[in-house]
Amino acid sequence: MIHNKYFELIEKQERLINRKNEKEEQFYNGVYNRFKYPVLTRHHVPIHWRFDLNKETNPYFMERLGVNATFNPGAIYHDNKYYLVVRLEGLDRKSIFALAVSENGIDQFTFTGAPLVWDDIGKEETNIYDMRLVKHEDGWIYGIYCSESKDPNVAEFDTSSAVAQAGLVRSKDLKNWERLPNIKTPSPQQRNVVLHPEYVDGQYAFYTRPQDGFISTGSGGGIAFGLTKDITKPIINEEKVIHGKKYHTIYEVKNGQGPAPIKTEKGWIHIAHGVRNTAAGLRYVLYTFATSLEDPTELIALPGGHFIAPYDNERVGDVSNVIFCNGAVVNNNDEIFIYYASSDTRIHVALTTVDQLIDYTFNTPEDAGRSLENAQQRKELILQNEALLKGY
Ligand code: M1P
Repeated sequence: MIHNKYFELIEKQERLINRKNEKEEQFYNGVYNRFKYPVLTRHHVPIHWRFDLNKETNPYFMERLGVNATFNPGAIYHDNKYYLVVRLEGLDRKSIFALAVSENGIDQFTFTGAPLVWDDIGKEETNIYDMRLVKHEDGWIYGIYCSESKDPNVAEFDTSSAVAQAGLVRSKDLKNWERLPNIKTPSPQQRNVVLHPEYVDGQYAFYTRPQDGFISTGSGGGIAFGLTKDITKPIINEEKVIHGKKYHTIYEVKNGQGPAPIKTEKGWIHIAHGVRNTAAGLRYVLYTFATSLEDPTELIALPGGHFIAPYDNERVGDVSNVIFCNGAVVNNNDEIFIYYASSDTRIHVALTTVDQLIDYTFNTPEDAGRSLENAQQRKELILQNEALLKGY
């Protein structure tokens, strides 16, 4: 017998899921629109994924497997729908992957099926998160995610140190997944590994992030590029850094590729995250850059500063002051839906177009690198505008 409370909670949840999202009126930058409500939160997770509905075995209708957060989703536009593979973190701290779908990409996302599972090929793998979804020209949809294990080379009392590697799965329908071996690279740790959607020199191309430690990147920390011939035995022998960390920038401590780059007539546009240190801890923001269509390792545009940073309520969450993005999609009207998570807690969407993203990436001035030069840069803009305003 189903507990009555279930029907009460279902009604409440349906109101939340069916709520129309609206553009955030107070926010304007001409680059993208923000939306009033997050597209997914832990309150969107189906009731029967969290509660035992049976009145006999759950007389108090207690949450048995609670959900702490929904964040960092991979995204794909598939069969004219917007799909997210969401990082769903249980109260037990384990992240699992769950598929959610929406007809319009800005609201009414619903979780579908059950959490994703595949062949368990590595018993040491403890936590999985941050999937990047890529429709490759070979016809498969690939998912690359962070596969985390306890570090076997530390003292027994150290129960925190971990090793991050790039896990790899593929699917044709987003429901059935084939687990391929982890991607091997020369770096001892890997996170933020992303597959390029096209072959490069007849090989599979990946964005990686060489790093020495689990959190600290040590001598690594940039976005790198590497090739492998066989995706079923993925070994990258060489990683070439295409955009590195740099003193006194928004990516001073480390950076990482976000979703797969977006192909435009002017170049591949990348959405990435940059991290800097502050008295309040690490601050994660997004930025964009472009690489050449002829040579995807050649940087051709780098707007200065951040593209999306934590705004108002987005600043606060489980890991505050964080904006992270590993999913963006382009629909048939050249609209770009950027799915970003705030403070490792909930998922939002920012909406722009291919034309706007090109204009932003290629026409925003670069960071001049030094305060006095940045002042000069701004002074030139002001003088140019004052001359224009004089005629009015
Ligand atoms: O907590 C902020 C982010 O930290 C990590 O990002 P990076 O690999 O750049 O350090 C990831 O664990 C990410 O999931 C998380 O949002």
